[in-house]
Amino acid sequence: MKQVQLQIMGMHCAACVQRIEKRIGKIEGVNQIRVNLATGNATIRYFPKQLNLSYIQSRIENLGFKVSTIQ
Ligand code: 9UX
Repeated sequence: MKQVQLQIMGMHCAACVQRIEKRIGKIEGVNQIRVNLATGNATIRYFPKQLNLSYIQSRIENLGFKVSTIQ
């Protein structure tokens, strides 16, 4: 299990957070996702053997948000 942080841009209300947590949390291999509306920070725990981070990133982008990695 790996834990990473992503920066999500373009969220404007709590429904955005709900939508991202629900959709991304359902992906096979994602253990947990917590999104902070105020900071745009997403904490994601996932299984690297099942998927990679860029896949998660693209799935969030497909919901209409911009995503960048935090180093
Ligand atoms: Mo809120 Mo987010 O009205 O895509 S759901 S801005």
